[in-house]
Amino acid sequence: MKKIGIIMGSDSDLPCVSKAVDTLKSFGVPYEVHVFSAHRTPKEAKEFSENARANGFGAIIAAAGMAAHLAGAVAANTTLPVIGIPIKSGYLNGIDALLSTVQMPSGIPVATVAIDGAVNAALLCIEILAVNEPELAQKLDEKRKNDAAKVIEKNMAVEAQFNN
Ligand code: RP5
Repeated sequence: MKKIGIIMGSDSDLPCVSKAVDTLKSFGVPYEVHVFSAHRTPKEAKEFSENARANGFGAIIAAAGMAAHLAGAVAANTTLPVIGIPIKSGYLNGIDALLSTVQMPSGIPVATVAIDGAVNAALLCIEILAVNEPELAQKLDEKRKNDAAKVIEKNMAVEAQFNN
C-alpha cells in the first residue's frame, strides 16, 4: 500500500496534526511524519515533495498556520494529491491560513479541509488510496455505518428526554 506523507510547518502544529496520524493508524495506513517549513526549511520541503512519488507516497497532507504557503509549495513540486490543513493560530485564528491554503491559482491544486480539519484530511487520503485498495474501501463503509449508528443512538436519547 502507498504511504501518506504528513508534513507540518512547525512542531507547534502537532496537537492538531496528531489527529490525522491517529486516523491513519486506525485504518492501518502507513505514513511518515515530518516538520518541513516553506519559509524556514524550504530546501527540505522541496526535496521531500520532488521525491515523494518515487519514495512510495500516494498523497501528502500539509499543515501550516498563519501565512500558510506550505501546502502550495509542496504541490508546486509534486503531482501527488496534496491535502492542506489550515492551522488555527495567531491573531486571526486560522482565517489567514485558510485563505492562504485554499486560494491556490489554477494549475497547482491543493484540496483544503476546514481549519484544524486533520481528521477529514486523513479520511480524504484514505479515500484516495481506497480507489485501488478494496479492503480500505470496506473499512470506510464500516466507519460510516458505525458513525451513523452512534448518531441514531444519540437521537433516541434526546427524543426520550424531550418528546412525550
Ligand atoms: C507556521 O507558523 C507553522 O505552520 C505554525 O502553524 C506557525 C507558527 O510556527 P511557530 O512559530 O510555532 O514555529 O509556519
